[in-house]
Amino acid sequence: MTNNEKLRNWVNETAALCQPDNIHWCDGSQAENDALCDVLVDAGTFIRLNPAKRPGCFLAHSDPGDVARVEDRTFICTKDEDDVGPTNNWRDADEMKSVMTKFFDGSMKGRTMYVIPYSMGPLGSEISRIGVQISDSPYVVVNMRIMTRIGTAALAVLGKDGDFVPCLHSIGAPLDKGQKDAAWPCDPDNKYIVHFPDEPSIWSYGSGYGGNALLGKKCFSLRIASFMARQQGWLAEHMLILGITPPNGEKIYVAAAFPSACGKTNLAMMTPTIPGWKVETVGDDIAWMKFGADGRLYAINPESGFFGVAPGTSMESNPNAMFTLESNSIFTNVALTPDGDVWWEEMSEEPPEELTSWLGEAWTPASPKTAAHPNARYTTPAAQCPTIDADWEDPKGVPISAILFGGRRAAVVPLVHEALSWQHGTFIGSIASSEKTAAAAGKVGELRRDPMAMLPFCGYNMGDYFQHWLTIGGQTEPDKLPRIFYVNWFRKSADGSWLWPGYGENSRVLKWIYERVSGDGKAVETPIGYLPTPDAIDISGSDIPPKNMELLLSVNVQAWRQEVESIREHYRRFGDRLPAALSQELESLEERLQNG
Ligand code: SAT
Ligand code: MN
Repeated sequence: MTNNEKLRNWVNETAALCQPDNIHWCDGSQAENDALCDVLVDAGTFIRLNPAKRPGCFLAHSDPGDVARVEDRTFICTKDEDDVGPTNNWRDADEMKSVMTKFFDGSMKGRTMYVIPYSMGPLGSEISRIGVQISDSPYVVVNMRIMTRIGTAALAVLGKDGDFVPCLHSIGAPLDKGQKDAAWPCDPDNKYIVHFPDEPSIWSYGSGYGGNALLGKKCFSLRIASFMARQQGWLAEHMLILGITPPNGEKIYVAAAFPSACGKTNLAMMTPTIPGWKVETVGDDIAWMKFGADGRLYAINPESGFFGVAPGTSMESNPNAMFTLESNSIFTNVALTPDGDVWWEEMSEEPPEELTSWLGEAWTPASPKTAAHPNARYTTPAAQCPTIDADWEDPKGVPISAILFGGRRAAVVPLVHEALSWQHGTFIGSIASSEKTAAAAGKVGELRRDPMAMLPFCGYNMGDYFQHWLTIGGQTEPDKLPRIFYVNWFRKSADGSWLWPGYGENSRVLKWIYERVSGDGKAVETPIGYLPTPDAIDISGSDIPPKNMELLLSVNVQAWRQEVESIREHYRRFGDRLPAALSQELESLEERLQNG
């Protein structure tokens, strides 16, 4: 319990509204976690994995109607629609409050209401923030315990007068007396992921999955935090954070924004193929960045775990993730092996002979469906990652030297280019684009503009967000700002094969970025920005064909002119909220393309 009056009042009010059978204040202890895992096993939500294979690990299979974030059911609620802009679903705050209040009325009947105090960011860091999630899902509690710092320690930071973001969550499945529970209770037809940035508070109803339900993640650390960050002069971004150390050289830190399921986790934990280079992991999904006293931007990872995409993860693609997952992890929507372990597509070259699929069906390699859902996930403690950076929990954060933007583009966008300035970097971030993945409901493969990889996560008008980036760039001396780059690991040749091997070979691009930051990377100025000179990317010892490098590092002026048209259309959405500096950047690009 707590002597924080705001929290006590909110818990009492919520209990009166949701009418749970019990209230449980989470202390975050191992004993509490073990007891909740037992509850989940008894309920059929969890399967305990073979302790000889995966000690402390559990598998959950969700309802097939509850498998990913639901962007069309995600709302930002304010008084004025213009404040949330064209990229968000807006609802009037008062109206939505009353809609949600009806859904929550009695929504926890027959269940326990868990109170989960948590810190996003190292406990007590000036950059960290406290949230309290109320949830009727024990699955959420044990996931939150991995993803954030929950329990007594977070309550202690909150103290008597501290402030917190109230995050109310219900799976929306009240139980009548004697009613049998589902293994994955939810309300798939009535999902609402609702944000009230002015309060701020979060109300999430109907889903138990990922970012819909672990409210510290996208809801707080991105949508609400981006709103706070704008008011308070910092940045809350959808970025991994990693450290790069060259042989006998000094470490620098890089933050990188890619849309969901575009390889952030793989990049954050990569094993460089260039001898002697080291990559270390601070975070794989979210960065909160603030200016330090020295005028540089410092970043923390607000999370303490990884909620990564399982399919595609293997000893080949990401050995460090595989090592992290050996124990104390939760797997959701992957397949079960007969000996009580997990499997997913591409985990091994040869699939096992028989499995139980994520749908709970018997599965063999001849089955027409995949064994794991394409958005199947693992929840695993960051501290277990072999490449975790020594300073990953440093309360003052790590200084950022470079920011990368990127996405999946089969054509047009080169392997890497560098912005001409912070303003031009804001421009290239604002036009970031990617082919859609399975991380959100919708059509996979469709091209969409995803500015700074924040399209589903910016909690206010994207035009104002662009302006905030420009403003941040004016708040310190230019040479103290991170340099901005755009990368694209996903270029394909005309016959559809990959031009770039990706994964550990991406270290070759990181090496060039390192060299640019430290002053000796070679580049040519092109209409779209600085590109590496033909020999500047070190491909020694690799089997990357030099002719691929030519394609990867070329700027197709014709294709970029068409790109300008599509950027213009993208920008039109923002109307008069689009900063003039960005339309000027677009005009300058067009001029450079005309002359080039
Ligand atoms: O489900 S989450 O939103 O947490 C994962 C993602 O889309 O990146
Ligand atoms: Mn993400």
